[in-house]
Amino acid sequence: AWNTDSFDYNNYHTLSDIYSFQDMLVAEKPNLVSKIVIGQSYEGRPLNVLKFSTGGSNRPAIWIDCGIHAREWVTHASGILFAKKIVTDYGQDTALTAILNKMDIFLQIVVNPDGYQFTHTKNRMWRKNRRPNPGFRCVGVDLNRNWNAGFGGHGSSNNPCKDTYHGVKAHSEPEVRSIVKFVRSHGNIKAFISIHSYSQMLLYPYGYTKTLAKDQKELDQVAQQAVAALTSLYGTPYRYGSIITTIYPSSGGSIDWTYNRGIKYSYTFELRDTGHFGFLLPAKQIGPTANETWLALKVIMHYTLEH
Ligand code: ING
Ligand code: ZN
Repeated sequence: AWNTDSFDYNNYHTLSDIYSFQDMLVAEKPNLVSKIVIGQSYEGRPLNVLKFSTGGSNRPAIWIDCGIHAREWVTHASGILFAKKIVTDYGQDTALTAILNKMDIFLQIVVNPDGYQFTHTKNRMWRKNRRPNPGFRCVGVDLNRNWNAGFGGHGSSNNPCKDTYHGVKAHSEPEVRSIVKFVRSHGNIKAFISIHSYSQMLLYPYGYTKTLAKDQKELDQVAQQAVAALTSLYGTPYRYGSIITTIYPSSGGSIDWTYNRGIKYSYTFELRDTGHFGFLLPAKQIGPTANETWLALKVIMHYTLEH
């Protein structure tokens, strides 16, 4: 595609196509979207973040990331559609316009570019990054077990050959460290939303402990409203609740770290489906998945704006 109108949104794309898409979007709408490079992956690829902003300086912000796990292809594909939707709907959609008149949105479509590339060339089911583990034949760290929140606890593995290997220490991985550094230096992020697949769930902290988040009541109410909006479009059933009670115990996850840092509206989505196709979700479900998820994202973002 030569521009973002002719881009094929109903198919999965290579990493280089996603990089081109991001550059085209910035070139077409430079007053609304810019590209920030927050760091480099282990293999040296740029870690790109799209910034959607209508002005101001260091406005309160929403963070959305996709593709922390390489094989979760519908998350990258949905992220592309969210980006396009933001530029087409600004000035048209009341809620989004209100959000962007006061807040910035940061969107990282590919948190784990090395892993994503590997799923296209070598192993479609790869999850982790591609850092070699010294002294072991197995490669990769689970980037959603590497954060400093219950690091090394239940639901993570100290075995480099496992898919949930947490790494040698918290924030050891460049892909994680780049986001940590960005979040710390920004200092004004109000909502942090990390997108995974699959399971059809909307999750909030915690994953590493059964202790309730101090805002659990509010987080649960917002989740309920977000899920209601999502389900209203096509009837897709979603469950919601804390990570540990709704999906499984899991330590060192990103949203537990952001929540403990004071980012109250920290959520994780698990997009379609519930396991029939799993990670191999047919491309014709990309559009519907992104459309329904976008409604839930708008609920969370708009609630954040008003609180
Ligand atoms: N699910 C997430 C995982 O990393 C999760 C579930 C969410 C864990 C938030 C911790 C924090 O295992 C998938 N599909 O990867
Ligand atoms: Zn995942």
